[in-house]
Amino acid sequence: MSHPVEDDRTGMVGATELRARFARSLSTLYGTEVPAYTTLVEVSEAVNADVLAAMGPEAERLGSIERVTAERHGAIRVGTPDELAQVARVFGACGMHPVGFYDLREADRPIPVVSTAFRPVDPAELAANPFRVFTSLLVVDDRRFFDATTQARLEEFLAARRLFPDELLDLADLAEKQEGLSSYDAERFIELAAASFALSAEPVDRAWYDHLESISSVAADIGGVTSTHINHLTPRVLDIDELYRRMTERGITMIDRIQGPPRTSKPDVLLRQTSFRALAEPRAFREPDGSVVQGELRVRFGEVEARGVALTPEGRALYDERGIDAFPDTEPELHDAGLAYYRRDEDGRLQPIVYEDFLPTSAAGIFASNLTSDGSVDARQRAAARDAAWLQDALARPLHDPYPLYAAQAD
Ligand code: OOG
Ligand code: NI
Repeated sequence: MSHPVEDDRTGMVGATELRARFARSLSTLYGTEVPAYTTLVEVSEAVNADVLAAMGPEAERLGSIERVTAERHGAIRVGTPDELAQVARVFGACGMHPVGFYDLREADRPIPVVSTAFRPVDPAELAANPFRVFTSLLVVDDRRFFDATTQARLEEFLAARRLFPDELLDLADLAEKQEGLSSYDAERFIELAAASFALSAEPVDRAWYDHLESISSVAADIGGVTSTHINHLTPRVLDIDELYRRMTERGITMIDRIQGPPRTSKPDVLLRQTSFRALAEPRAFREPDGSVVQGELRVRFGEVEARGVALTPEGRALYDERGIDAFPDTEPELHDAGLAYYRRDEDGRLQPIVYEDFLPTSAAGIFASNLTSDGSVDARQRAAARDAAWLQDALARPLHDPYPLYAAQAD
């Protein structure tokens, strides 16, 4: 399926095309930065071709092969509510809206962030290009992680940096206002947007980075550097167990398990993910004596995912309490028990509604697999209050609840 590059009537590049181009530019950028990502994409495409050949049309029930081949999710991390509101404008121009609230501070290995996912919400937009970005915001005032001095230093450090140039933000606002950009502006927008997520050559202040890292690697990755970057870019695969096997065969050490529901003969539900740690990357450091030296940081990784049917609140509660074993064996049973979302096609057959979001437990596992230190948490200290309403305020735009979005697609 091909999409018009420009709207014929207006000559404008619309949000759908901007999103597809944005995903492609980030993919090119990340491939040059993390070569193992390119291997992962190649292996994913090979697995998908094999699944399609073996299963035929059945393989496309959870999305066309065109959608799945182009499908990526990115992960980024920002430091302040202002930075979050800015990134929301850039994603907004690409038709990506914040959906869901995730509190990773509640995980077994707590991470000092709250998160949302920017993604298309309309079924046709999801089918055209479902690019989504898991976006985390550091909670600098959570005393369990940061003492008052560290909080003050973090706030000062973060207030002094600019992640996104004004030109980019202006173009983003213009794109939303006039529902697209001229070809010229579109090109400039994509160039500036992708560049904002490139790894920076700016030297990292060693002492400050190390101080944050002793508290949380994620805090150091966010608040210890003057820019943001893609943490990972994740392709979608139709058989994640086979992918895991082929990557391992190529000598790439994967994390020890696949996150999410284990493989069963039951219908695929929700999301399964696995990852490998990328190699250490060369980064410049400024030492306490002022000298700049080459060092390395290992903060990024490769991740891959397989998606199944979206569960209803009842299905999700069952999954969270009792796991996949408690689920029925067939799609009609899942549907009739009200556990998962389906729609009926013209022939009356059940078609699954794809799960488009993330899982907090898997996200926490993905974060944890990527940590270089255990960090330190003082559970006796005061937590900072954060919830969906707070996040919506910070975003300065509506935060969608995923369930009504799925319900609207089902019947
Ligand atoms: C985000 C981790 C969560 C996922 O796929 O669950 C995530 C991060 O590492 O910044 O990307
Ligand atoms: Ni991810």
